[in-house]
Amino acid sequence: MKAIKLREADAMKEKLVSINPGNLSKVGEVDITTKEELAEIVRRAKQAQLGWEALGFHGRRPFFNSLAAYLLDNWQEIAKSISLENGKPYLEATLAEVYPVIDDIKYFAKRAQRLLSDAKIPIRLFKFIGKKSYMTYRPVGVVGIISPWNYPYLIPFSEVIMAMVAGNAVILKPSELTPLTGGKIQEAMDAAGFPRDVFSVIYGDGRTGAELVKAGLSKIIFTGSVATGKKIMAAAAESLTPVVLELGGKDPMVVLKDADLDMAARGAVWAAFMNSGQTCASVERVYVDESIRSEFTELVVGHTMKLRHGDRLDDHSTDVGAMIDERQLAIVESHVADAVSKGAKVLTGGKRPEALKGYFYQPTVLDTVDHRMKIMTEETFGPCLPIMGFRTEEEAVRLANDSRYALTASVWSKDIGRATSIARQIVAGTVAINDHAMTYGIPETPWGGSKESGFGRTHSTIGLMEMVEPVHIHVDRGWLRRKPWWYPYGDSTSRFVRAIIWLTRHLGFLID
Ligand code: TXE
Repeated sequence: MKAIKLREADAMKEKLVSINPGNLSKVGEVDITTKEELAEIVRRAKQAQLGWEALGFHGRRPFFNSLAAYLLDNWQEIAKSISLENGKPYLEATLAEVYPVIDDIKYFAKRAQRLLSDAKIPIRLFKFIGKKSYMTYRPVGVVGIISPWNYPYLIPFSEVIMAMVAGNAVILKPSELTPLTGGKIQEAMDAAGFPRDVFSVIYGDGRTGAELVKAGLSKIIFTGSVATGKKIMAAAAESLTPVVLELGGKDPMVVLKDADLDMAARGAVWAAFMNSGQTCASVERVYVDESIRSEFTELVVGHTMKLRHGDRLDDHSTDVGAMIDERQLAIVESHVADAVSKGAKVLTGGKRPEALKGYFYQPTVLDTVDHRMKIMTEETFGPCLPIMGFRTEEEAVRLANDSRYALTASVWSKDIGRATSIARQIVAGTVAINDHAMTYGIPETPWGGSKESGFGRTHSTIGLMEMVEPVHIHVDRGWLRRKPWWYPYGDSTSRFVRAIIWLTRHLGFLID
């Protein structure tokens, strides 16, 4: 089978055709943004940003209130359209796409002013000579957001909100596989009455994304593959455009022997198979204490076999929907084949369901796996749950950290202290205890990773800080009209130097 999403040229304009991955029917199409149109959009965004910034938090807040109201009125229709284009069940589109956006709007619109308010910097003894320092935060300008297809509404929209509450204009390029969902974001912003040109969506594939990176924006926020992240960073280096990169993961789940096994098994099944496993923070590998491995595995297989897999996305009777396209499906098949060829056992699933027409792969549980296999080392990004045993907690930590990715992880135990001590040893941006992946839905908490999972953060105060330029303002009230470190250098400078060295040695002079 060949990927169906492709550029179709008509006489006037190149188009992106959007396909429903559940039944391969056409959902719609959009015009690809040309270079000339992009240049004009950037020019207008830079102009519009000035007025948007000048409104201040107070002036911007009503637009976000209208946006939240629009989403609360239209969430069902929006979720339905997301599931049609992306293949995820409707309920997942409400829970993991539309609702968290509403929560992000409410949270950031209300708190951003406080989170980004001027902050005094204590400067110890310098204050006694009439000085003070504080931080102030300015929007960076125009932010470019390049987003993937797996959470085509939530990922870009949450970043749009953070950028725009801070006073930036935004140009969004959604994935070429989910352009209509990008259009839904534009629709919501227009309905909420945001000023013209402070937010724009551009359409196209990687070539359009590459144009955006070169377009002279103030910052690029990218979510997608490692390979593309590296290209974006290299291209952005040309103009020293700062980037935030969220590049996926190979998340480990560590199950200790005192864990609530049924809870851990249900958690593993949800976190591995939601969105058909196409989540950067999916559980991609499980390490379980050898003494409970067979009991845990049996529970996981049992819960997996009860999942309803299918394309009835809108009637609440499907747990696991379609994958995005043929290319993604082929990656999953190749990882499973590689694992099986090296000795892995497929306990359930392991193939495409014959009865379904779209891009489906059965929820799959494997054991007898190890780190020679791609399924334990490369991002599978599909509905696979490989389970491996460990004998000591040191071994569990070593296995969890044996990865080029470090996005999120989880540790499962009834002993929170013990789980926490393991969590502190795992290299990841987030380590959850007794849950997995869902913290993307908590706006107060930061999201992002290290190693090949990228760098920088979105969400939380740290994520908001990515959207601003921190400016340090320093005030001298003029109490000392001639500073002892100024010219001319001479005996008085020398006495000053000796005095501060003596005071620091004997009295801890500069320490408050
Ligand atoms: O991502 P790409 P793809 C992983 C997952 C998946 C793999 C490939 O493992 O199998 O990435 O997915 C735009 N300059 N994740 O190919 O290509 C592109 O148009 C600027 C993890 O779909 O990285 C799209 O909008 N932009 C992940 C976006 O980048 C460019 C989510 C992502 O596309 C560009 C998705 C360029 N040179 C996939 N080339 C996560 N972190 O959650 C492409 N784009």
